Amino acid sequence: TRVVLLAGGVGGSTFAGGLRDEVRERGGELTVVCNTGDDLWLSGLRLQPDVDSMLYSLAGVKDLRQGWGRAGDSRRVADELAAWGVGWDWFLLGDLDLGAHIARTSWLREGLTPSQAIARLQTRWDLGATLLPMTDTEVDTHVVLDSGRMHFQEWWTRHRARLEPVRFENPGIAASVPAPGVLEAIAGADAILVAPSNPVVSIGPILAVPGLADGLRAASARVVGVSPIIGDAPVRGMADVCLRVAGVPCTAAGVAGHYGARADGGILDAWLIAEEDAAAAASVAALGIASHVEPLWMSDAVRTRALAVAALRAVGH
Ligand code: GDP
Ligand code: FO1
Ligand code: CA
Repeated sequence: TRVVLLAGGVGGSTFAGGLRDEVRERGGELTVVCNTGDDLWLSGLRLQPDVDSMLYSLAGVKDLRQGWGRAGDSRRVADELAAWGVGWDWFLLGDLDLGAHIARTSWLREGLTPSQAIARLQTRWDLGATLLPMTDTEVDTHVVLDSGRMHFQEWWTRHRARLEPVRFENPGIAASVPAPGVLEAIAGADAILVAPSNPVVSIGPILAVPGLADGLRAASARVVGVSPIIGDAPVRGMADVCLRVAGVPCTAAGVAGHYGARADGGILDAWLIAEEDAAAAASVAALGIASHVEPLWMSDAVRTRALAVAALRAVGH
């Protein structure tokens, strides 16, 4: 079975771990297409937070409590950078994590593309999956406010999403192209999964790369998504604020409607909703999307893998 997963960082990389275990046991192949919308330049380094969360999660070295960064990381370099007044003192770059940023940036400066740098980063571990960025074009997310604009990471990490956005923008995305291998993986897939990731700032940028959503619609595989919203609230993060800005109800059915039925110009054939939201099943079905009620809490590896199995089953695998 050739499986493709579209995913962001914290939620996406947790789901990816369970999916990888299942696909590997079946002798299948997993390709993860990861959001690069929250990438940024900081302290002279190129950071790719969602790609790195995915890399660390699949490698088994992610800080599981935080959901991002390396387990057991320290902050000796970060304290030095703060003393020099370099970077953002509210954005922590751990010592081990900095190793990845320095490696990536040095390869970019040697002329590698971001995809090639990510390919090299993942040779260090047996991920049991191929990790691709959605695009090699820099399309970093900006948050437009009444008072100006700032990078998404500043809006989230420094201001904890308390400043009400007017909209999110990815400058340059209309001229971007899918990274090498992305369209091929989608076209050749037997099953395509959309992770329980932020629909606006994680899956939104992926779908906004020209050609990518069309590739999903043209794929022979069926497409299933997992709701990141349980009981009308995000499990963690700021998807509620992002959905409000996008004019989408913060409900499992609202997100399904936002993605839309594949038969209707959208991207979904099937949608997994939580037991808490079972009452929404009929309104999802009315959109032309098969709804499946499942436990959606990824509270441990066993439940996460069971969720991956349920998603594969929803598209006939
Ligand atoms: P980010 O890039 O770090 O923001 O991570 P993602 O976009 O991949 O995932 C964020 C989303 O994951 C949030 O909207 C959460 O609601 C969702 N999420 C986190 N944990 C869980 C979980 O256990 N179950 C489900 N269904 N969604 C989750
Ligand atoms: N998230 C935080 O809340 N605080 C941080 O200081 C922080 C640092 C950081 C460094 C590298 C990295 O890859 C991710 C980091 N994150 C941090 C997480 C991340 O930026 C966000 O949680 C997600 O990208 C939200 O979509
Ligand atoms: Ca993210």
